[in-house]
Amino acid sequence: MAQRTVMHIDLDAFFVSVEQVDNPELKGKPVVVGGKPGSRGVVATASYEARAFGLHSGMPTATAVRLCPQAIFIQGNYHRYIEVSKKFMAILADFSFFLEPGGLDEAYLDVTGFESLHGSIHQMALKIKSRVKDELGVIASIGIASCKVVAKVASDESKPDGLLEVPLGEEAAFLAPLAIRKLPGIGKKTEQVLTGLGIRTIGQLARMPQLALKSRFGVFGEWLYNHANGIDNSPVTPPAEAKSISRETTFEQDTRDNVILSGTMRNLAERVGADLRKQGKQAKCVSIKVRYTDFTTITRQRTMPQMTDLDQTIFQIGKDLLQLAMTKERQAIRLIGIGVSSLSEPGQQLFLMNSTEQRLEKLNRAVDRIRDKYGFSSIQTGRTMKLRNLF
Ligand code: TTP
Ligand code: MG
Repeated sequence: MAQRTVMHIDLDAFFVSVEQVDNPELKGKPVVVGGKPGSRGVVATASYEARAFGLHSGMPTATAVRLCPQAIFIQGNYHRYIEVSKKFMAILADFSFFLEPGGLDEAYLDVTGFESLHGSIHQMALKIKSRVKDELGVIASIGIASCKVVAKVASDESKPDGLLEVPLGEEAAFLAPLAIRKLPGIGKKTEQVLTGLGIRTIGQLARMPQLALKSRFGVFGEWLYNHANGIDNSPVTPPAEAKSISRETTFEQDTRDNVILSGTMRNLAERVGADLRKQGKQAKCVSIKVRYTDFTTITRQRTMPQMTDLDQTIFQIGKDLLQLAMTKERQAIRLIGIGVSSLSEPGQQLFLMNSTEQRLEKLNRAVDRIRDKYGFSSIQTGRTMKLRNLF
């Protein structure tokens, strides 16, 4: 494979940093964005000041309160994070066409051959960091390497406010001393299995016979072996268009209450519909997901006779599917979700709408405009109104 230069850019303490931009009084303080203290929520992210107390993403909020009672807890505003994320990606897109978002606050850029444009790749990274800071008020950490996995580990190691370049040929040596959990893709389970085999560092993993890893983990073992050795041929791939759109939510308390269930379903359907319209798409298929108290999870789906982007239609089908599911299973429900798939551009479908559909289409567009301006919860429909404190 030809020599490449890949950058991984990741924002520091993303959700919290956005909150600190919006409310500078929070700067320099232990701040947590996540579930309400006392709820069964978890920490989404903690500021670096809070991390000093051992707080981290995924930790139950109750534990976080115990470890750092003085922390300021914020429930967060996802709408704002998406807005900042879009601006962040737009800045990156100015630097390279070869952009692969890895999440809201991280992306890979293929910058092979970009030295001449910026003096050096290091200079280019500094320009990205300062544009992000000047225009968004948040801090980006950047890793530079010959492949994606090493660039990602480098950005992570450089934090906070970092810039770390791993020279060509030193990939494996850079990774070797790090703990195995620092390798992307190694979760708690894999870590346990590897620790059981006496493997604690990425270097030890890299020295395992490839065949042994393959027989223990299959294809994943091969992947582990390559990554541990700093080898990753996967290209930086700009995202394909969405094939489906879905939203789901976990209830504070498991429930079979129809008002809560259908109000929540309606709220989720409106969010799915808004996304569809934003992308200029319509859907042919609606599906729901239901998770019960015992974690059994089912999905049900229905294909519609016509394409739609109407919240009302998506909701109606979702509600029907949910009713059917509820007659078959008596358990309380922990999570519900609704999604649409088989997406395409509207084409001539728009002309086939009857007058009720046309009226709803207009209404939804008007609601979208208000929500874009004042936030999603600025408008509630009858069903969701009763639950407005939940959303
Ligand atoms: P990360 O980039 O993993 O974390 P971070 O930006 O908060 O901190 P840093 O990169 O400096 O280590 O995730 C980005 C955002 O995604 C994070 O701000 C909140 C959200 N998130 C969760 O909601 N739950 C999680 O478990 C994680 C890891 C992140
Ligand atoms: Mg981040």
